[in-house]
Amino acid sequence: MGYVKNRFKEVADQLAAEIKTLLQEHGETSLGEVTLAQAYQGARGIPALVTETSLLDSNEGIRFRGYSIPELREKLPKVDGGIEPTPEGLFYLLLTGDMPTDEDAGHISTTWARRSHVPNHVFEVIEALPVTTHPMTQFCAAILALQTESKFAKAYADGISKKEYWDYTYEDAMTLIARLPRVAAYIYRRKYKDGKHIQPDGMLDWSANFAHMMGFDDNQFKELMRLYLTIHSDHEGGNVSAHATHLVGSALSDPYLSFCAGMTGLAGPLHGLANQEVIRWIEELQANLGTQEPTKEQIAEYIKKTLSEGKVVPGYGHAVLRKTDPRFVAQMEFAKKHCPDDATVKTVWNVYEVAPPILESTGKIKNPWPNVDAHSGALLKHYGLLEEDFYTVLFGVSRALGVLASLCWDRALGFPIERPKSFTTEWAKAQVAKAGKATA
Ligand code: HAX
Repeated sequence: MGYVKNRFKEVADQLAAEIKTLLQEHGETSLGEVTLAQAYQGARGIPALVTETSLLDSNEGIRFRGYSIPELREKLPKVDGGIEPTPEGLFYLLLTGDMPTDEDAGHISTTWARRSHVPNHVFEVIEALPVTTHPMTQFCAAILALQTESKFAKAYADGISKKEYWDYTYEDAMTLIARLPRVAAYIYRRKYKDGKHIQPDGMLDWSANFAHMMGFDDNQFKELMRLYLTIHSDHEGGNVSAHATHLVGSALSDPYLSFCAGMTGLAGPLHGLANQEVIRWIEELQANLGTQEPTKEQIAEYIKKTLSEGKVVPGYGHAVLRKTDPRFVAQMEFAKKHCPDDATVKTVWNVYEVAPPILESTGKIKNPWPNVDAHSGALLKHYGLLEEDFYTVLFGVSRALGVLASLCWDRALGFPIERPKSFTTEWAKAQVAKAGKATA
């Protein structure tokens, strides 16, 4: 066993023992009641999922294993000459809970590079789709095609013991993550660059190699990719992509099938596809007004128009967050350093000044602040990655780190199949009537 896998098993066994004691001694402790409103309105705030990799505070934002985004940018290993964290280091942190050394991150990087070969039939599956197919659909099809490689599925069919599930899940997670950049870059070059593909460079780290295979060899863009792929990775367990991966995985569907479920959820415009929608909305705003840098007054009018048409302002709002997303701030800091004069970047910052009070004034939007998707498109455009319908694929490659690390934990902790109780409105009315009688 590799030493990262050994370390994971060690911490997982320790936590599994702690959970066993916790449940034996306090299993009946109530975590709060569930209201009718919560059940009907997207299960907001119901603490019913366990996710070890990260925790979201509605005011402070995400913490990965206790570390905030600014702390991660400071403490995670960097490549030589780089200042942004590497996703390899972040994955080690998510998986083990330990802050990695350079050597740990380097070990993950080498492992992924070694496992990155994508079998030919996966490219054939992609090629079978019309080139006009949305990149997220191509991405999901490719993930399903990769499933032929699942060690978990083979081992399960061979009849392994429950105690071994985590091992094959880990192996599949590592291989799948290793292969995603090649698959994603292939989709990119196929759709937008006349199918002129670029071979991987095994000497580069995961993010830089991804950038290289897409056709971007600029060092600043590679730094942006390291930051981007780190900060989009995880957002605790209740968001659609994380929850879908966990849910499907709970049926012991292998990591490929489970991750694909997460990605079909990420492809929704209220979740990951919002990154595509944001930049479209900004470009429409610029086109409608005939200027790259509309004034704040013009932006305000455009926001009001969007709302009056019954549409959402993409990139704003969140089901849990109630302040500016620190992932937005990290991208803003990157832009302030590298491209403060870019017209679209400046427009993103002007929207940030203008939108919150307008959204707040509707009286119904609970979070008028920007989320992670509000900034990413402007940065990608700046570096020449112009095709916005590809943006959610970038998000998906990153999200693999969080949801697959969590899937390893699910299997290591032996979590059962997920099956909450549903009810009919008739049943709900009966409960209300019963509660009414009790208080009358
Ligand atoms: N623009 C216009 N209306 C908005 C809004 C926005 N940005 N955010 C919320 N609202 C509306 C909701 O549609 C809802 O309206 P109705 O009562 O008419 O249905 C009302 O305000 C209350 O919603 P909420 O409780 O504040 O928000 P929800 O928890 O229901 O939804 C969303 C959270 C993120 C889906 C929502 O804020 C939204 O649609 N935002 C725009 C899309 C977006 O940026 N999505 C990405 C979110 C982050 C993410 O997952 N990234 O991957």
